[in-house]
Amino acid sequence: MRGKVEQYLLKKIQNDGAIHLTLIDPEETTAASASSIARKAEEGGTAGIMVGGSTFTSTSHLDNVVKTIKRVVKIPVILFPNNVTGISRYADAIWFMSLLNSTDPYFLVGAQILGAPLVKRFGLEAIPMAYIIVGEGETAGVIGKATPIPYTKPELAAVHALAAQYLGMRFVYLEGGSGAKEPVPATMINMVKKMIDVPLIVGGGIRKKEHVESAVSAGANIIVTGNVIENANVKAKVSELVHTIIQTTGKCK
Ligand code: 1GP
Repeated sequence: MRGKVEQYLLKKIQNDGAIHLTLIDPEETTAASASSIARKAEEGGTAGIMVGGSTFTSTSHLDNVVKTIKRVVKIPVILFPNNVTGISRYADAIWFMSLLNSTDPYFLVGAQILGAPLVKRFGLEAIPMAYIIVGEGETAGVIGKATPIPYTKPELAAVHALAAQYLGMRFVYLEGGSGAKEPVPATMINMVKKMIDVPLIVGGGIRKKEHVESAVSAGANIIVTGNVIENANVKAKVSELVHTIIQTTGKCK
């Protein structure tokens, strides 16, 4: 059963070809500043807000952040958890994700078993997603005990993604790591995209128009940005990224 948020994302991807999601890391912000970022990102045309980070945050702070964001935006708020502590009852949905190239079963299925009852109790919409860490992987790679797939081995990313699809995961996320010096290269995005039918999410190190153009032309359906808005005029930056997506998908049609 696909829930409301998933249907919304799929419909938007079908209509627009590709969409933008704004990632807010609760560790890096107060609730007040998170809600201001979210509101400006919505005005800039982002399709949804993801909330999550790679390290530690208290659940009470996460709850405050999500609750405050929910008060000011109409677009969905989707949790992007790195552990069971990343679950908040106030969100609309949760990426129910497995870190496919982790060497630790905890990140493959252990945290999910511990978190599943909470997701049910809170009535959160669970969206199954495969998380694949590539390139240098940054903090997410270290915390998730991943063996990151080198950018020079796109075929390995592609077979991870195909396995994810065959396992029934409905989205695949190629993660270069927050703050990555180089975003996921077009060759890798393209090879993964050709292998799968489910929507492809790409994030990590996307800062410039050219990064967005390259990722969307290569087949990314969802572009996630986090860091780039931290010290920027949020509305203007998000609007620039969203317009670049629209222009690029226009060219690809
Ligand atoms: C991290 O892919 C996201 O999980 C976003 O990365 O912060 O580099 O935009 P950035």
